[in-house]
Amino acid sequence: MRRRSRLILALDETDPDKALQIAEAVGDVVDGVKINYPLALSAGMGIVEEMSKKASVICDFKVADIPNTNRLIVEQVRAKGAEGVICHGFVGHDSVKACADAMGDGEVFVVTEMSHPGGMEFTQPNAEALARVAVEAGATGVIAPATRPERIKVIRKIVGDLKILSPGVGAQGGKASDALAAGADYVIVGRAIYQAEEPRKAAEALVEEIENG
Ligand code: NUP
Repeated sequence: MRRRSRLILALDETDPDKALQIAEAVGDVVDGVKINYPLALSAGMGIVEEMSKKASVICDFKVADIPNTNRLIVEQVRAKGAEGVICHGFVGHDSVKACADAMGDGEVFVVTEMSHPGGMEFTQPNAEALARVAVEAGATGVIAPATRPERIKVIRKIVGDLKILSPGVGAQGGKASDALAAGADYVIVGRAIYQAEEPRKAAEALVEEIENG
């Protein structure tokens, strides 16, 4: 994934036509497009294939199973052309390593602390251990919360030069420039872009904030 605007679109729009329109409108502004279950389930995996021809696609499937099943899932994701996949680390080193092995030269990101309030219940107390799993199992990077930039700083110290992708900007209350200043490499933004009256303008405004921040 290129590193230019440092902005990744979370395309959770469930109308496939609208999703394609939005991706088209912001394609040259964002560095990547993250596809989660809402769009994959409404449009089918063909959307990953189609989108991957035009953009770097990360499948946010929060893969969390035994190593063999993780491998089978990630092989499907890779076969559809996605460059990246998001998995959970609480399933253990072997399961994350299975994702990394199956992804080959693609990218694997491990969820550490989740960005929503409930993320403080179970993921926050274990975020540092989860970040260590990412490092030890050979992941490309981690997911850390833009809603709590001070936690990005803590996680950065553990993951060294692994990539940090940070969701929680806009609708969840986080600020892109704060997350990047705390050590994130990219911010992930969904509703603040795809639900905007003019998604391209919303994305450009975020890039301006990032550049000025
Ligand atoms: O901790 C996380 N928080 C989070 O919001 C991990 C995630 N993968 N996400 C995803 O990022 C979430 O599922 C959604 O696809 C996106 C954020 O969207 P929005 O809150 O900007 O609309």
